[in-house]
Amino acid sequence: DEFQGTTLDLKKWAFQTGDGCPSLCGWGNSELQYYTNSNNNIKIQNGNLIIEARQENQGSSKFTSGKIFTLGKFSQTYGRFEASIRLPKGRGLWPAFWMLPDNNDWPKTGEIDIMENRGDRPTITNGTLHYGSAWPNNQNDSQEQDAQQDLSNDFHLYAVEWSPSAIRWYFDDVLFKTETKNPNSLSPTSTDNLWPWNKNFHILLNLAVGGWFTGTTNATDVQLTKPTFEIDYVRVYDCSSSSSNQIPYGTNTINIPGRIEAEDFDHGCFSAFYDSDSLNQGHVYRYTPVDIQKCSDVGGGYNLGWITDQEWTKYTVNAVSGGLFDIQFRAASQSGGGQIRIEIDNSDVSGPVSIPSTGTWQNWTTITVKNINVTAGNHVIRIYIIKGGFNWNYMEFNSTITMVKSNNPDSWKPTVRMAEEGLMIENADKIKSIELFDLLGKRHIMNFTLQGSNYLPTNALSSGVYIIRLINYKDEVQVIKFIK
Ligand SMILES: [Ca+2]
Ligand SMILES: [Ca+2]
Ligand SMILES: [Ca+2]
Repeated sequence: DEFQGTTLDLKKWAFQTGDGCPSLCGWGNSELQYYTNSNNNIKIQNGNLIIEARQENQGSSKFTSGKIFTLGKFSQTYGRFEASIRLPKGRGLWPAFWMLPDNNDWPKTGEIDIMENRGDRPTITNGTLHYGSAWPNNQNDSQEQDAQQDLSNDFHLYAVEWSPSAIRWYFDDVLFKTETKNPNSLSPTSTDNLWPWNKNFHILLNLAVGGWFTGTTNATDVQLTKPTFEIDYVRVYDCSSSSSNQIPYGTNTINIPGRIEAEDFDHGCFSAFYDSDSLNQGHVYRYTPVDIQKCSDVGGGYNLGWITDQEWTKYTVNAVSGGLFDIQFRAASQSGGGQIRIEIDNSDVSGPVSIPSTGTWQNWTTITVKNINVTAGNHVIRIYIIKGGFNWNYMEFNSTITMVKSNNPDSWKPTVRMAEEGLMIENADKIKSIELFDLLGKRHIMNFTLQGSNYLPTNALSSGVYIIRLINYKDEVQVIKFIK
């Protein structure tokens, strides 16, 4: 939720109201606030969600505030959960961005606190797991993160990445806490309900006033220095087996000829990519298991990294025109040894392509794979990693056949592709003659009285630029440039 518009989107969120009474007065923590659904406590303003604590009587409470959650509207097992937040400030304030299971039997079913803060400690946030046996034998494992700056001044990114085997906490994309299932890293350990984080959890956002966590349970001690908890967005990234539909990434079609960015692989876990571990090791750009980092090649952007054997990514592309293309693959490798193959629509078009050493992980080189046939229309390209150990930034499809001159381009449109015997030129009507020259004007091949389909024995030619002249039975001439 980007919190655009003027009101909270009730298709995504519900209000939780009251003071917890009668079953759980003070929400089990001696909290002092009464949660309302009033616009005074919860509103959308300038693209942000604002939860505001106010000193006003409601019921027997001395403060009002807000709490929203996604129970029954959105929940997920595993993935990345992040929010951009500017914290409130003041003694007794307790903002939280956290998660509970849909079938909640706290604490046995677990709790994930992505971010909590004490308003009298504006530089420190906590990441915490709650678990264990029924109260009072419940446990929690918490880690403080000191940002060494006042977190009520600016927006910062608070995130967890949750996989079947681990939960990791990030502050501005810097890892500060890791918990693992096997071996079980929880401290204190629990003998019951060892790792309950394997089911659907929903998201909660609230601003409590007072309570045990804040060290303040008297209304007179509370200071509403900056009483607003501001959330710019909450984003959730999914990579479970249930989201397996392969669709293009982004809204712009990737065209051939043109550049395909490595990091713009298709959406759709398991059908659009395979990565050897479940997290994005670089923690940037997009959150799938594929590993992405900032790139210092010309033009910047991002590259894929942490590439290991048998990983792969797929790209849905549109070839605006068919023909022959050189593929320029942009890679860097500290020690070489990498190898890929390029597949188009499930067939290997390149054979093994070796990635040389470039000395460092960000010293970039271009590897050219020559004269690959691509027919016009949509295709799925897969980059399959035979051997890892390199980074890659993009691949570029450049046409190796260019129409130079035609005295009637609309009347005949020969297609040129690479075949085993050499260049194949096909045309709807018969072609009268085909000649191939090098740039010095030397004629290497001359064929007369031809069919619609014609092979040119180009395999023996050395690399370079050639000119092909075609004449049809109307004596119309077409001149094509071919780069071998
Ligand atoms: Ca990964
Ligand atoms: Ca990887
Ligand atoms: Ca790139």
